[in-house]
Amino acid sequence: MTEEAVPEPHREAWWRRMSGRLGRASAGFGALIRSTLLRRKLDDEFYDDLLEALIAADCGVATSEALLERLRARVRAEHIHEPERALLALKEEMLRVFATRDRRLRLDARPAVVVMVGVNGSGKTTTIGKLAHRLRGEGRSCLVAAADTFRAAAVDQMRIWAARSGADVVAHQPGGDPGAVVFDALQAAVARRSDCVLVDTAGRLHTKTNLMAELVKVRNVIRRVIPEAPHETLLVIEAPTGMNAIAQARVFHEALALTGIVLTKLDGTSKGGTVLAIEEELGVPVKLVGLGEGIDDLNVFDPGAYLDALFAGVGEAPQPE
Ligand SMILES: Nc1nc2c(ncn2[C@@H]2O[C@H](COP(=O)(O)OP(=O)(O)O)[C@@H](O)[C@H]2O)c(=O)[nH]1
Ligand SMILES: [Mg+2]
Repeated sequence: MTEEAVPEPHREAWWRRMSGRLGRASAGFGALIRSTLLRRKLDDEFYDDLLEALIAADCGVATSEALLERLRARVRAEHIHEPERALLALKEEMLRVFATRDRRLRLDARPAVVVMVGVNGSGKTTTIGKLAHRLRGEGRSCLVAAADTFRAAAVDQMRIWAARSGADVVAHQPGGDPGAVVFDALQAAVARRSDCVLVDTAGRLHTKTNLMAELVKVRNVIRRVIPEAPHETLLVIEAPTGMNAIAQARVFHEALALTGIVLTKLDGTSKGGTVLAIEEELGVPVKLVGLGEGIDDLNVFDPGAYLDALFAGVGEAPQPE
């Protein structure tokens, strides 16, 4: 997972799953462009409809306009006349934007410390369970710090996921100090020579200011034990929330200097463009995506496969080899 963005054997499975699950969203971008944008003239109305489709897919107004400006320039320069070819050029432009970001997880340190943050219900605990399972599959030992001590059920939920994925857990009583949990977890990880420490955190306290202050405190405790850590601070966002999550994401980014985004519940949304918009707005790469509630439903984000799924049926149908 730390080398090439997506190991080749995963790609086909990823593509299938992605296209299957995005395909379910009937009002999705792909369906919309297939039904309304093919077989017509490349006039202003085409670009208006395309802009509308991009915004409806939650690509964000600024991102969509910038993309279409580049597309128009290419259509002129390359004498493109068919909508199909224009859409393929758009797909290439989108891929180019995605390609500017490094989305590999930084897990080379030992232990590598990954902190998962985000609002309640976004999928932090589930994602930690899935990530632990994935890392264990790669032969890495994982220790989970159950630092969401605010809700009584959170620690139990984390224990269940850790048991499923074969990760160790360090937990205290609900209501305890999250900093103390994290401190103990890091000490244990160093003593046991664990490869990864995954830190679950609370998504809501009495106020947003409290939450940010607590997360900063947790981060400072981590730094006291391992000065270079955390190696990853990942914000978990539900894809269906789309652009509405941006303001919230900025608050997390300002407080914690995020290193990546996990976009969950991509299986339940037609807003496929969210990935692009969130990256562009925050300047933080989407590193992982959640495609369901199962333990295997977490993937490294692969822009090529993602765009193949989004644009399926436009131009040559993508052939997973
Ligand atoms: N469909 C779907 N559901 C998800 C995904 N990730 C998490 N969930 C569900 O979202 C709900 C909240 O997840 P949880 O991990 O408890 O969120 P937390 O409060 O941030 O820790 C649970 O019911 C999960 O099963 C995903 O990728 N797809
Ligand atoms: Mg949780």
